[in-house]
Amino acid sequence: SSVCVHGLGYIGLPTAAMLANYGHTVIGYDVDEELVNDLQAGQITFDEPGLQAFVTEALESGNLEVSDEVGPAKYHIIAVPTPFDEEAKVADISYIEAAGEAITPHLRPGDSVILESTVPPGTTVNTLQPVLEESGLAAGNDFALIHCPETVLPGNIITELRENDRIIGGVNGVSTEAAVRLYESFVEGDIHTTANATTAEFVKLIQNTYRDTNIALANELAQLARDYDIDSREAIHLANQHPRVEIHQPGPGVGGHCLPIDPWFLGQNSDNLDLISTAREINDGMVDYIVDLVGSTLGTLAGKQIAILGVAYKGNVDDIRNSPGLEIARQLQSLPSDTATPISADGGQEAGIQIKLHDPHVQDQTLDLDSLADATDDADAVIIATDHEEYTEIDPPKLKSRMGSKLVVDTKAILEQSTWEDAGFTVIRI
Ligand code: SAJ
Repeated sequence: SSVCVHGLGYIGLPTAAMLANYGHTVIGYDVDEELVNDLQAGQITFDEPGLQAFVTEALESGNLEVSDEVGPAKYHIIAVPTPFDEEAKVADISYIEAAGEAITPHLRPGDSVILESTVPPGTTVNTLQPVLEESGLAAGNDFALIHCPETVLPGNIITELRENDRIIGGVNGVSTEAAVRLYESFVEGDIHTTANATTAEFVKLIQNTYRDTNIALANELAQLARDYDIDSREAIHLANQHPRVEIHQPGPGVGGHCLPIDPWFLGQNSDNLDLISTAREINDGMVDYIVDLVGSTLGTLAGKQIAILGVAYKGNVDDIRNSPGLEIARQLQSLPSDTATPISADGGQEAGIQIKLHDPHVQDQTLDLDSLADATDDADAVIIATDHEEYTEIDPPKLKSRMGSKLVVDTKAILEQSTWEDAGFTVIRI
């Protein structure tokens, strides 16, 4: 079939390449001209295992064309962002509306429009449908309209795009069937259908909400376990031996552009977010909890130098959106000076906290990233905030020789605790 993919980001680009590599004729469209230029030159712009080769294959086959113009197509797939307004706690669906407006002039009877972007429940029928019907065609009758949420895990996108189950919810049965025909051409997982686009939107949101809420439980258990002086991870591991228990892992909080945001989308048109909003607060609160632990272990934060290892939102990716590591840095930086006791009485000056950042995956001009040696040189505490593979290979004696106080906070439990303690470190494991 002919397909036009709107938005060539984390989801749109792999999807466009996947469809092209499965023999469809694909136009990949994006409003970002720089991105279009890079992709036309064959260059992807973010780090994702296997994606560069996969996109190159699609471009070289001639099945994928990247363009700054929308073309007519049997299927339009919308994979644009839905930014979240942190203050107002609402989703910005203007990119969805703009995508709909770009499709409308090209829409013909028998075409399908599939929304993959994560959206508040009701967006497909209440927002996208009216925009598309400006064409004079009716959704469900003249053209198919469907929500088919993406569910891929950054870091494993290509595999999951093919292997994950898909949920397909058309505005009616005919719509659903039209989308099933497209997805079954490359999806190896099961395809589950509902003849209700709002249900499909809701399902996507509750999958991420389940994970976020479960992680909040783990984070609360980590705090409880510390109060009882036991290892929360051992306890969770043992609890999970039960056939009906599956508690997630605690950590420095929940990052990324999905889990910290999607739960709020559920509340866009409802006030019933009790457990869900508390879970969000618990996860966000891990940053304070960790900062307090460091402060109480060191006695004071005043004048201390703290190295944060890992500013990506999770291990082995380069994405810094809602990064717990950066949140810890911000929190340390914004501590009012009166929480820091003076280091020397004579000058009477209060000392600030010096923060150094390191990340082997992230390349971001706006961040002042140091090498591992520079970040940890003279550090009083090292906080490992991301489970990058590289951090499991840090040599304790080498690090020890560089540091002031020997405190390591292992928020993802990636270090061999006894080895580090034997090397003379105080290890706080979340
Ligand atoms: N995390 C924990 N404890 C855990 C698991 C994760 O603290 O036990 C943290 C991670 O460190 C990270 C955050 O949660 O900071 C989110 O990471 P993640 O790997 O759970 O998820 P994402 O955001 O990379 O991708 C999620 C996935 N959703 C589910 O697994 C239900 C992915 O399948 C979705 O496609 C993606 O959101 C999305 O686009 O919605």
